[in-house]
Parts: sequence; C-alpha cells; structure tokens
Amino acid sequence: MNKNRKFIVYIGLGSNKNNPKEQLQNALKEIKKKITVIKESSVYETEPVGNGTKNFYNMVIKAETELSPYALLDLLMKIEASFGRNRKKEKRWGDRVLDLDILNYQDIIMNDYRLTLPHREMFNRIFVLEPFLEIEPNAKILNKDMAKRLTILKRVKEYYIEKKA
Ligand code: A4P
Ligand code: MG
Repeated sequence: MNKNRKFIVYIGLGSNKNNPKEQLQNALKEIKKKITVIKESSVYETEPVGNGTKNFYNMVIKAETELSPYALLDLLMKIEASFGRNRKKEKRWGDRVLDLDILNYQDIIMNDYRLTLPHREMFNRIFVLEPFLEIEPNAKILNKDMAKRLTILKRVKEYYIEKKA
C-alpha cells in the first residue's frame, strides 16, 4: 500500500466488564498513540446483543491512518489483548473487557478469514449505528443510507440505548 496515503476508518469500541466506561477512555488513549482520531461520538450505554449478561458501553470514532486494513486489525487486537482480553475463554457475542471492530475502511469491500469490510454486523446494530450517525449523519455505506437503516431497526425492535457523555 502507498506509504504516505492516509485512509479514513471508523472503529467501534465496546466494553461491558471491569468498569467499562474507563476501559473505553483508556482504549481511546492507546488508539490515539498510533492513529489520528478525527471525531469521537458520545459514549452510550446499551443493552447487550447476543450472550452478554451486562449492559455495554459503546462509542464510535473516525480516524485517519496509513496502516493497511490488516495492520490496523493487528494493532486493535494487540490493544484488546493488552486490556486482558482472552478470546479462548469467551463466548461468541458474550461479555468482554474490550472489543475493537473496524466498521469501515475507506471504500474497501472485502471478506476473508480474518477481515470483513465493512463490518458484517454494523447494518444490524443500533449500538453501532446510533454513535456512528452522531459523527457521520449523512453516511452511506455500500450505497445504503445509514440513517434510514437505523430508523428501520428501531421500528423493528425496542432497544435500550442511552447517551451518557
Ligand atoms: N473480524 C472480521 N472482520 C472484522 C472487522 N471488520 N473488525 C474477525 C474486527 N474484527 C474483524 O472477532 C472475531 C474475529 O472477527 C476476529 O478474530 C477478527 O479476525 P472477536 O472480536 O474475536 O469475536 P466476537 O467479537 O465475539 O465476534 P464478532 O462477530 O466480532 O462480534 P462483534 O460483532 O464484535 O460483537 N452488545 C452491545 N450492546 N454492545 C457491543 O459492543 N458486542 C458484541 C460483539 C456482542 N454484543 C454487543 C456488543
Ligand atoms: Mg469484535
């Protein structure tokens, strides 16, 4: 990849264990050491989707980086691990101290054993779309209007989400 070119990425942060709000703030500090964060959403308290037992705290950031998609994934996984995350002991979609997902990377569409872009679940999740639209209100991804998508999701399911800070 061209070394000097900067790419726009959106990253979703989530935590529901061991003081989740603090985990998000500390994770953000680590991320900022390596990539340029341009926008940060508020932090939202959200109902767990899947096998989680406690409410999550979620936020979305927009950033600029020269890292390739795989290098960015490696960086995020390294940060998750440094926060004590141990995938082998976790249930899929269960409780976790820190989850960092690449939601979108420039206009790249890809799907392999390590990485799916845009993130395969972002279109189905209010806890992603609400903070994402706060920082990118007119966003279209894969030609889909994300604000319309969020309206539909909210109509289909009652879901607890509250802006905290
Ligand atoms: N992977 C593929 N594409 C990506 C991508 N775009 N970004 C691979 C990051 N990782 C990606 O992820 C499994 C594998 O996905 C990784 O090894 C990576 O190579 P994981 O984080 O180890 O496992 P997971 O998180 O249990 O699975 P998954 O499918 O990533 O789950 P999600 O989508 O991250 O959901 N409820 C609320 N309210 N808030 C939450 O934040 N999060 C989850 C986890 C469930 N319920 C939640 C929340
Ligand atoms: Mg994940």
